Amino acid sequence: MTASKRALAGFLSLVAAGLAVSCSVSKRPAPPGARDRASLAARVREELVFSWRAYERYAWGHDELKPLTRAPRDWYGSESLLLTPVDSLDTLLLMGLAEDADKARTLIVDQLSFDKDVSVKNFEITIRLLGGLLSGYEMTGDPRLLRLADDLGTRLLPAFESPTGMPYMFVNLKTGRTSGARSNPAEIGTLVLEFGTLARLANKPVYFQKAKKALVALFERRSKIGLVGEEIDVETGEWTSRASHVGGGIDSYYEYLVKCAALFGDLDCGRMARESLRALNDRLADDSGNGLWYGQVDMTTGERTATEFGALHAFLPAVLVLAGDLGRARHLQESCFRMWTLRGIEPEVLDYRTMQVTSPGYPLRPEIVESAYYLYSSTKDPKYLDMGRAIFEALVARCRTDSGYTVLKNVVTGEKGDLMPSYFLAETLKYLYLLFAPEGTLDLEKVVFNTEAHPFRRRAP
Ligand code: DMJ
Repeated sequence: MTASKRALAGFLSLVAAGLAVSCSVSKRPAPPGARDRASLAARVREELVFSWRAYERYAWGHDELKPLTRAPRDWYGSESLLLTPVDSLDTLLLMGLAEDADKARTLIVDQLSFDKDVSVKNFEITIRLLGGLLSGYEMTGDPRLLRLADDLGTRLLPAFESPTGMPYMFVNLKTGRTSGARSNPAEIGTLVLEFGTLARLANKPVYFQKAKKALVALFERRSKIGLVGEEIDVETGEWTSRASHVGGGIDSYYEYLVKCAALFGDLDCGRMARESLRALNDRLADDSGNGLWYGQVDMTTGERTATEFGALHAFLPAVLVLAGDLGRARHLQESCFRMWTLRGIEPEVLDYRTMQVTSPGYPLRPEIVESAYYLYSSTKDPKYLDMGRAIFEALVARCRTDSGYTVLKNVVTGEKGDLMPSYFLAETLKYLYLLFAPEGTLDLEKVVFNTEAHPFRRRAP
């Protein structure tokens, strides 16, 4: 057994190969639904292979694939950062696609360089690349992946050099020059899992210290009623938008408070998470007759300012499960699924009071599947399998093209856009696969997923 195979075998109790899916069915009498689950897991795996082949054929070596034009897309001019291969590596490994994973890993270690004069978004590069390199390292034991992660981490660190310790939005990978003082809670508060894991693996505590300091600095600027707004100036520490909600720009800040406690056993994060979730439940939760939703209020007064909820908000049931609040998690997931079924696929944003779509796109987002996966893992209620199946069938029917999957511009008309975001392979297909895969494929007691679905091993504090 090679070192990388040993590392993978040691990663969780992993029986993830697609073959294991069918073997496990033939050996013992199938519990209700097991046969269906096995075939769904195999189908999801086939769709991952189909998507990966399309990337290989039309966009190999680039960041992402544009499936309609069969062309590559790079985020920063002609400089590729291999977003899709890095984001997909652990999905390929989890699904037992060893040859494809090896090929992706070879591309990454041979070609990925961060010595580029480009100003990158700290948050996106952290969750996708740093996250993918770290989980890839933990699953393969390949030290070259850790070296790349450490190099990237060093280049991202200048982002934290603001007067408040909260990071700037952009940092130049070559020069360390920062820009973007107006940031938001998600981009400030969704770094601690990756930087904390890198700190442990590279034995450099500074990574964790910087990211945690930023998280605490943000939390300390919450309002008297315990809420954060949508935009803050990292130089002055002043809020520039007081809109408080759990959607884009704020969402994963809450996720990381809870997960920081789970991954590192960090007591400060646990306390901040409990206080923050209490404020969300007191002020944002809206249970006024149309199901449970989390709307928008003014962070200072608590006055309700909008009744909007969307595809990104659908991460919250998963976080509520992790926080031990199964009741609200179940209730909210019902609402999320209503949002999904309204037009046969979920819109980016909906007014939950009128049930009118206010932003009609669907960029292949994973959050609703992620929540179904957490809920199924903790309740074993088959209704979440049924939700997953409906979501998967809708994806196949409406987002599949001849060359990979693509975003929808409009869920009402069905008009397609031209992009397969890297998180579709990192998250959407991974969570669908895990939802249907045999028990024990991945042990949620042993890992914590970052917000891009890269699993990090839990370790004692
Ligand atoms: C992903 O990059 C991450 O899940 C992030 O937290 C939110 N946006 C996308 C998926 O929707």
